[in-house]
Amino acid sequence: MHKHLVAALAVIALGCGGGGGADVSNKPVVALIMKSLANEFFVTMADGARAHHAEHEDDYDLIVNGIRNENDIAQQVALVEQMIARGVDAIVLAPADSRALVPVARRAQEAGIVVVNVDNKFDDDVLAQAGAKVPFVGPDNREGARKVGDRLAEELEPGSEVAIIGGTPTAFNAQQRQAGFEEAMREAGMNIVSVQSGYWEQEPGNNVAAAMLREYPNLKALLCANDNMALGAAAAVRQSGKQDDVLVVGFDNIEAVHPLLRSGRMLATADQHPDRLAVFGIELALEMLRGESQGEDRDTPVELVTAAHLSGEALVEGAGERVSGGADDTTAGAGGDTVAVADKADSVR
Ligand code: ALL
Repeated sequence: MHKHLVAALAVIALGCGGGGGADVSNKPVVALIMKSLANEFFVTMADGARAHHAEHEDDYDLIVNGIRNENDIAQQVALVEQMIARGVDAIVLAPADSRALVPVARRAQEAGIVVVNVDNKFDDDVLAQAGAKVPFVGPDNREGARKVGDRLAEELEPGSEVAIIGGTPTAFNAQQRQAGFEEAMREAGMNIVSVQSGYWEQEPGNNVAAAMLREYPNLKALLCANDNMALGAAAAVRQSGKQDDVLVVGFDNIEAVHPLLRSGRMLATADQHPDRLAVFGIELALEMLRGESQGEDRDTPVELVTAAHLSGEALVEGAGERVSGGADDTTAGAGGDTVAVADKADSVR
């Protein structure tokens, strides 16, 4: 039922999308396809895209879509298929899986559609096997996780037991964040006692954290590859009564973790500016459509965020920095011809 509902909404969005497609207007149609719109990270990304579109309505039409569940790869493939069938001009895609979305992205390219990969990079080997070249716009996730891990290490005694709750293992950015956390912990002499996946979501993150806290009574920190899982982990720490003993860190800087950062229930996170991420991808797609770019990869910023950054006591390193590669900055807001398919995630806080 859900799949049909999502498909139906996507079609409605196209029907009233302000002109979609070469048959109705001369403006190019850009489809932004994200992961779970139950995750604040992607809602912010969508808002950033809508705000950009509102300021550039004469330049392009925008379709915004996402999947209901972080790991519903089949639904995301189906969304890309729908955009191909509709004949959009460009697809800006944040893939739920770095391998499984490559074939459909290739099919889009073969249909003459410009494809830009944002947020989570496609697997290079799978791209090569498919004979595809897709530009990537996004941050260095290893470096971002490294910054969070280094900050955590400042609070721990060498030899402390720590555990990592990773994202979906087939996502390249999940692998990179895990690598960055491991690197920071090993270099600081910490003892990584467990690495498990929380599949990007709050409730699995909560369950994995609770099990780790039971199994390793001397655990001193939980490093989570995104903030939704950190919310779940912080709840597990509180439930176990260990809030004075176990530190929690995350990744994304969603608003929902700000109270936890301020109260000390979380030590740090990383901001990868989702509001700008999709915009950088859209701008690259438009440049490619205009023949102004061959589609080179673009690095986007990622910064450490702690309570001190939120209160303004510490400066956010690189704030206001522009993406290397030359895309313009933008601000988040509302507007645009878009549809969002979202359910609010259940809270375990
Ligand atoms: C990653 C994003 C965000 C998000 C996670 C879960 O690709 O960068 O960290 O929280 O996916 O969808």
